[in-house]
Amino acid sequence: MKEAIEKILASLAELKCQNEKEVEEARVRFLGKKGEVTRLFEEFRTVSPELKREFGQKLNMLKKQVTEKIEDLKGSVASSGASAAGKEDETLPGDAMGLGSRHPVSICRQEIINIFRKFGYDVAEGPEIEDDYHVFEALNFPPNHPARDMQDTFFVSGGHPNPLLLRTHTSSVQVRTMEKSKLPIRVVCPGRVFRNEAISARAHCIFHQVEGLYIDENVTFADLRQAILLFAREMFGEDTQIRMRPSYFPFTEPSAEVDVSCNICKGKGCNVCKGTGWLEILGCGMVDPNVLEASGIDSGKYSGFAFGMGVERIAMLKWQVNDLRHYFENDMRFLREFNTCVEV
Ligand code: 2NM
Repeated sequence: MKEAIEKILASLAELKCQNEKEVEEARVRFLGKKGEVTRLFEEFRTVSPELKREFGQKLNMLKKQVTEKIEDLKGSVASSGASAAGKEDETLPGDAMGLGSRHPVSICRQEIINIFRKFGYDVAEGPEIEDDYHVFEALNFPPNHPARDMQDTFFVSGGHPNPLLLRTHTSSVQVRTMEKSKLPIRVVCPGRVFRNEAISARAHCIFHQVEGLYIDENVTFADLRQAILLFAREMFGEDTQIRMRPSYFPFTEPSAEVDVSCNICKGKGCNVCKGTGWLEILGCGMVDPNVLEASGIDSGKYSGFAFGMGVERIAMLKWQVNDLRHYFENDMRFLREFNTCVEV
């Protein structure tokens, strides 16, 4: 009987089933009316009384092990789904994952940054949640300027007497750069900005900016114009022309808005430039002495220029996208048009 028990245990260890039918066959083989285990229980009646205790325990253990093994096999054939479909081919390649690709706004921002890096500018980043001082006060915004209003700026609770808010431009990063850097300064500041505006084809409450700042001795408006011209030619092609129109910003004096010649109609006038031959790309100006002084820079010795552009706007011009909302909807059909990676 001892050998019979060991033989059953050995064949149990090797037992493998592919499907429910085979599991049932194994159950009948061991536990059925004429099964190997059942037969041993019948044989048990003939065991001599002094061995009954030992074999009784062994047989009970055996039956328990066989039952558990059959239950395990039942579970594993059911969960693998192999019972109906037959054996899965585990050598088949798995489903490939799409690699994904850069978002067009991200591609455009990187291109702008690369151009200015080539010109010798550093890149600086700063907090999206800012305070009134760095977004408005240090940038020469008068106390009652409309941008400081709830209507235009998202305020975050706290910060009194220097309220916390979501930055409305990345100029705040330039203020932080002026506060802590040695001169001269050449820096571009890319980042997300937030304005309390109704969403339309041309405006969004969250968008991306790249702002630039150049401070040294004897920096002039001619330097500003040349920097912008070189940038425009890198970005939109070497035959690009620029024109500057007088404008107003609290932090610069004089200030200007810059247009580039329309690269679609070559200045003749088309529906993208609305017949004007020009497209607005950025705002700029000579940093107001008040702004330099607020950050501890001697405006008698140093001067500088600054500029700011919306990345979505540049990207719209670059790829002739006529609605800003495309950049925020994440429609795969739109995003795939910029897909430079292989998508499987
Ligand atoms: C613009 C237009 C003109 C600007 C000014 C400064 C700072 F911090 F130096 F004062 N940063 N950026 C600036 C000037 C931004 O965006 C349309």
